[in-house]
Amino acid sequence: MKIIDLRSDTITLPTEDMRRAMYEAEVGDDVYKEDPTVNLLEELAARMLEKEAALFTASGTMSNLIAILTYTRHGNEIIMGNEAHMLWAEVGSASALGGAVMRTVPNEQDGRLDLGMVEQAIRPENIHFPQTTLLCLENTHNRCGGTVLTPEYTSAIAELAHQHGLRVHLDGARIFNAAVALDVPVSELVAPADSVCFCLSKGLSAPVGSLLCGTQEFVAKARKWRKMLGGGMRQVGIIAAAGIIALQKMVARLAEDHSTARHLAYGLANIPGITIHPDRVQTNIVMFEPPITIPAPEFIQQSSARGVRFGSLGGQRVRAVTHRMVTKADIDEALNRIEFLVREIESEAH
Ligand code: TLP
Repeated sequence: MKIIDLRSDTITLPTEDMRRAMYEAEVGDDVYKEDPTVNLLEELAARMLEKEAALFTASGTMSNLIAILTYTRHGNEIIMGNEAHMLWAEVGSASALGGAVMRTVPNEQDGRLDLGMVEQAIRPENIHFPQTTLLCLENTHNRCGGTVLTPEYTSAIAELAHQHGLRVHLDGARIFNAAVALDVPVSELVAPADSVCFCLSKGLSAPVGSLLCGTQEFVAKARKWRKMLGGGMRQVGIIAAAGIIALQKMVARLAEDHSTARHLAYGLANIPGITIHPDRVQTNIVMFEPPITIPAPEFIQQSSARGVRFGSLGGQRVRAVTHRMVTKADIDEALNRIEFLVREIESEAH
């Protein structure tokens, strides 16, 4: 039985081109900035995002933490959505290692934060209050179902934050999905943010890595924090080489993942008992709820036993992520298996 793995786009394996590039990569000691392949990747990322500089890091989690360490002091308050990945799935690093207080504002269904609520959450000067220094945004928004923030919205909220003296960090782990979905240059999406990180190891299919981009001054400070965290790697051009291929060859094809995601969503909508809003699917993430007769953990386990793997978002919420390693035909097969499973469950319940 073929396993159709929809847990995450992180499971994508490197392409043949990537493996060749890794084998042939010219390398040096990157702590001395002497790895030509890493230098090339960082220059390429900075150029594509139209930021002054970029830093290659081990992961999205490391990039986000470095941004916090670079911008804030212990005891500062940072504002983010109540569904932010930084809040839910980065082991509390912003507080544990960055010493930051995470103040949340409710995410709208589409991943946005209400401007008025953000403004209210920014602390005025008061002897009792922590200082608010950073606003964190997420595009695409993972827990809101892969939703995109437009350049107009990003400009408006960043302007508000800047007016109050805050910096803006954008967790753009899947920013290229947003750029492809909106059909705008990625640079336009990230222009209002002071710093942005994105991942090579998700839909772009590279095995490892993330880039943290911003001003020269920001990246110089971030480089030192990366060293402190043990993220100063040596001949790391071996993996950066795959990242270069990811940026050069894997961006445009993300549109296929979005189309497969829509195909999945409309297929799930035809299965009685499943709750889903297929019109809300904007990129490669699909969220749905299995029939109430079966708790989500059990549904996920039973789907997995039938060779279809999903992830959990807590409660009754299930997540599917499409990527290069699942085709439309795989989705059809997954839909057949799920329909069969749901029918079985429903008939047992009656
Ligand atoms: N997300 C992963 C897991 O954490 C669940 C996934 O499968 O979606 N920001 C966002 C928006 C992310 O979705 C992720 C990874 C990260 C940051 C962290 O990236 P890594 O996994 O490279 O540390």
